Amino acid sequence: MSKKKLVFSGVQPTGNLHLGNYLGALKNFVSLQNEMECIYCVVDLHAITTFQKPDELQNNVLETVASFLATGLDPNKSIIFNQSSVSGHTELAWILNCVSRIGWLNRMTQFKDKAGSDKEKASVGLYIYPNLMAADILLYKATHVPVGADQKQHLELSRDIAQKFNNDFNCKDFFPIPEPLIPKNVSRVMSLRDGTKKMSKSEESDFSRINLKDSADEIIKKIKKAKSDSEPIPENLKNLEKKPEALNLLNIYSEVTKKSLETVLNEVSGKEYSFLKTKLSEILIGEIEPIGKEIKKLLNNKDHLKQILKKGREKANNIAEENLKNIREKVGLL
Ligand code: AQP
Repeated sequence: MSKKKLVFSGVQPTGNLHLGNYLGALKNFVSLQNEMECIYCVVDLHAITTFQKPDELQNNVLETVASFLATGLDPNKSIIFNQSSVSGHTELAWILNCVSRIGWLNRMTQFKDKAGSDKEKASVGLYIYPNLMAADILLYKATHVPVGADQKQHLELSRDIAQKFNNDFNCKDFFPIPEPLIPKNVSRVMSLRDGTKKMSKSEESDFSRINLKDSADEIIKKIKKAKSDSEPIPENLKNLEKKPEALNLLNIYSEVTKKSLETVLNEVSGKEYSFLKTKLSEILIGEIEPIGKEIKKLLNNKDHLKQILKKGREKANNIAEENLKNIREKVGLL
């Protein structure tokens, strides 16, 4: 088995990227590109598992690439491309649909959340989405997958599928069993309106999230309106357990300032939440505003973004085709 470390991860072009995508995934992507070979994919085929307006989808793909670059991804170090441009993703997804088990998919909590109460009306694509995710990763024989905690269950399924393929086709170690790389502190950034729900692009209220393109004024307004608590900030973590919104604000502050939660609590305990919110707005403006400005600048040259995707597609496709040849052979396809 090749011992080469290879990182793969994807982001759906389903709208504005937000602080959760940034702290949960993109920041990690950037630091990994200096350590390992990295492939980062705009997963447009995942996006269409729920209806996307075609012209909006195209724009969102380019905006996601702009966000990748603005947060520090370098196309000379990392392969950046869009999923639908490499047909191996769907070919391998089909093969893996035949390896994966219905019982496994039935356990996926994200399908239950996204399909809502009327599952009969959800697309078949939404249901088998985790098999496509497994194909994305295994197509490149990726060994490491940086994701937010919300993707942990899907990644475990990818590991089960890789294992079953290796067993079924008697090819021990053919697919590496991919390791999740989940940030320790803020693996799940929560909504600013409801601390029990993750921050998400598809949440209706824009006040639930900080978008990477938000202006300083918008950041200040959203943090000011963020749900917190009428009592002063408690002194210890135990007392924060029943205050998910407050804990979320403290976690974000701790992550962006790179201070431990305990240190942050020492700084702010006993104070009103408005004190924390002012400090949090300041550090978020420092971190997010330059990224937003860069995204807007990059979007002025869409041809440049398309060129990056084209070059990335060629590199990704070469790896994919080579691996697919061996995969077809293992399965017995002529
Ligand atoms: N709230 C979050 N906290 C930490 N990490 C997060 N990620 C997403 N939300 C959070 C991570 O960002 C990466 C890209 O996610 P995605 O856009 O491909 O899909 P998603 O997880 O479904 O994100 P959204 O924002 O909730 O999109 P919609 O609303 O379209 O479904 C992943 O690594 C994810 O873990």
